[in-house]
Amino acid sequence: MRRQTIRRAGVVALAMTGLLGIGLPVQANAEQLASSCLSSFCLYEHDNYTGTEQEFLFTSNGCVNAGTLNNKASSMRNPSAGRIQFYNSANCAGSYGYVAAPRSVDSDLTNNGFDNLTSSVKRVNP
Ligand SMILES: [Ca+2]
Ligand SMILES: [Ca+2]
Repeated sequence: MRRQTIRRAGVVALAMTGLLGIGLPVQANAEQLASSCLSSFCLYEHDNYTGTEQEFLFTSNGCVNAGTLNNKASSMRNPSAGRIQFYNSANCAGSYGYVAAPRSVDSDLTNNGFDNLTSSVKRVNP
């Protein structure tokens, strides 16, 4: 009787030395990464979330005046689950001129006709 032992010692390693053309441009978004605006709502003095940042900590629906960024806000972040209405007047008087959808951002309010106008914001349910 003959015992046959088959040893499979050689594992063929396929060396993939293909040239992967990874040359995608890397956009530096330092301002975004450094932002503390994670769960509330933030206004920014300039476009692209730059300049003075003002964070609004809404604990319930309601109106808050823009404060130091009165008539200065040029971009916004709304990571919250609420809708944010923008008013040209203080105390959310009159009708709102712009609405931020829940979990939305806008790097430039100019194309919404609301650059440097915001005087108060109100959070409402979506
Ligand atoms: Ca501005
Ligand atoms: Ca205003």
